[in-house]
Amino acid sequence: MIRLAIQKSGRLSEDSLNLIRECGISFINSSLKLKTEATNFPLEILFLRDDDIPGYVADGVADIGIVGENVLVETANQDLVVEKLGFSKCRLSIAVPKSVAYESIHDLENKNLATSYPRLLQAYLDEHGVKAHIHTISGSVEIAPSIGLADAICDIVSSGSTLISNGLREVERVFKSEAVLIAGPTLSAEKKQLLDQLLFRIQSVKRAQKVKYILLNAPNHAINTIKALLPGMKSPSILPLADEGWSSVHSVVNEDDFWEIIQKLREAGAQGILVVPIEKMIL
Ligand code: PRT
Ligand code: ZN
Repeated sequence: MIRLAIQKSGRLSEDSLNLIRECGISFINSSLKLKTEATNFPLEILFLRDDDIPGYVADGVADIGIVGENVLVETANQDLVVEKLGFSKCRLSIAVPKSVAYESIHDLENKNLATSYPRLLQAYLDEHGVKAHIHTISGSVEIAPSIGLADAICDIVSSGSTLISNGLREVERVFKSEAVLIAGPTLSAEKKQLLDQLLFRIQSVKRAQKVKYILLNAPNHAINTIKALLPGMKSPSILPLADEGWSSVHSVVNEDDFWEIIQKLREAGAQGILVVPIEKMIL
């Protein structure tokens, strides 16, 4: 049995639960419960506050966990990272009131900064040789300048709309973050094996999220051009169509350069292009 700690309720919760489900692991989830057991994998899930997850994993109360890198690094537990998970992407940024002139980080010299991330902020200030006063507060950081508590703030930004609605302007990006899978430093051999199995599933799910399955018809004279555009996992599958001189091509295509490739395929003579999501991708 391996114990996984995830956030009970917050921005990480839904994506963490979805990832476990996409790994084919079933469990009964009740928002009132503090823990649950999977029905088809030796996994117990603990529901905790995100801030407590790194400490619980470091101490062995939980074996593994899912948490934002911002919280992990702030609690000095970055050594526990096993895999980046690609969701809950955000950044930790410094912002100043938009009426204040700002040229460079040196404008923060001797200023008062409010944040919930004193360690990350201090490291960034030290790196730039700036001395400022850090006030650690646990929430509503964005209102600190308007109530006279601070000259600037350092807080998590995602869309940027919270900063705008509080009359603030993002001026420095301190840290980039996403959800990560973490593991304790002293897992037993049995738990390590379960972690490896889980990691294999997570990587297959993650890989599949980045690619699409593509099927198309093409005249045989265009096949070489199309093969070069669609390298696939090994190479594309090419099957003859009932119509003489035509083939069906099956391959995978990367989400990032998807539209560019579709355009080139059409120019090469491809027709009837079908694009289908992939659930899992095992190499
Ligand atoms: O109760 P618990 O302690 O478990 O939860 P929490 O309130 O401390 O954390 P939660 O659920 O807000 O965030 C969990 C994690 O999600 C964070 O540690 C980050 O890794 C990640 N994350 C991603 C974010 C955001 N996006 C985010 N936008 N965490 C917080 N925010 C907040 C930010 O603090 C600010 O108030 O959203 C506001 C900014 O959002 P935008 O879109 O207006 O820029
Ligand atoms: Zn928290």
